[in-house]
Amino acid sequence: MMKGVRPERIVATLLIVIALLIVGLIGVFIREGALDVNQTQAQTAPITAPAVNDGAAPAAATGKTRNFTLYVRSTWIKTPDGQKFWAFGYTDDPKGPAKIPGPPIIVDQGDTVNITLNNDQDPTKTTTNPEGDGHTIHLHGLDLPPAMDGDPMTAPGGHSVLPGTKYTYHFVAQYAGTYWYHCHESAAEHIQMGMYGALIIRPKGQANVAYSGTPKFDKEYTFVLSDMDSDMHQKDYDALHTGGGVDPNWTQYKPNYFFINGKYWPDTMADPNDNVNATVGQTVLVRLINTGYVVHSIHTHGFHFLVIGSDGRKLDSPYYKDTISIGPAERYDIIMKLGMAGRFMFHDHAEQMNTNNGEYPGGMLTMISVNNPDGSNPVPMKQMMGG
Ligand SMILES: [Cu+2]
Repeated sequence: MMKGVRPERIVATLLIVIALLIVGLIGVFIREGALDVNQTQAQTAPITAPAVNDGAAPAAATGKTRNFTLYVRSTWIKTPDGQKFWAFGYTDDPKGPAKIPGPPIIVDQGDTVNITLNNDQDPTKTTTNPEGDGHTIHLHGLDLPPAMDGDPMTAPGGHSVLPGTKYTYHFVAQYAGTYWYHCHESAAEHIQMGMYGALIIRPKGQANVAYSGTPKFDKEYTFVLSDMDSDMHQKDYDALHTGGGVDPNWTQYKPNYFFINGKYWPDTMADPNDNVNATVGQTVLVRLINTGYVVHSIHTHGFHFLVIGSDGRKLDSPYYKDTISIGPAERYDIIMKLGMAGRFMFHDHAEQMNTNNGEYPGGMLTMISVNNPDGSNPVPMKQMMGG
């Protein structure tokens, strides 16, 4: 015992220390309790506490660099009644016509990506528009700084990639998911004319899933949805080529053709990328991208689908649907297990969009073909195609 310190003071000090310890422990209990409550709320009301997405921490670079070059070319869109309408869009083949949609850009999370827009032959540079419009690449959903964002109003110099010039857009792929790219120069005109394509970021180091922790798929499809007002295309061609036309008023947009990957029914059945074809029991992922100007109401016959992602992010709470509205620029990642053999419609339920200029069936319509293990199908293809 130290000299001069009275025993009652030591007892008092000890009591204070014990009291502080008790208060501290109670505080810890209260905090733990509060956390429990929050966790319970988070489970029942996910809106209040969104979970961190897979890609929230910037993906470590894979060390891979992916280089792409896109050119702009014109083309003609042929319709079933024998008409053809001028269009222009991106291509990775400088010797070929525009590809509509543009070439899919598919990279892995963590890749360093360079996309060069080489505007060597601008199809908008015509005798009636001698300067040409120029073009850009807006990487929709990637949240990039202005110099990489492809908006001519905020780009370096305040203009697009002018005829005869090139520009490289650069990013490191961070969040796995479904995105798209499009021109932002005179966007109402240029996107409608065909300047759009899919951009997909695959999760790092994981095969056959759209996101970390979502169900494995056996097959994967990307359906780029779009719509076309053929009269606007004709007006645009006239304005750029005959000099006698006037620019379309885009508020008068009234689409009469509707596409999946640039195809309308029945051409959606010609290319295996444009219709689902699987064996009974398989699981398929479909990435839906609306690059058009109107809402599409996508419906699957035969199977509900699980919505696992949207707009380049995994959903905290996946949900089942058989019909989903997809607005302009939206993306949904849907997955379905095909548990019965047969053929089933996959189509826009705004039924006027299942036509080619009013003729049913047509437009935004394709099929899910689920075959028996021996490859047979209870619904003959010939019957389905009206043969
Ligand atoms: Cu453009």
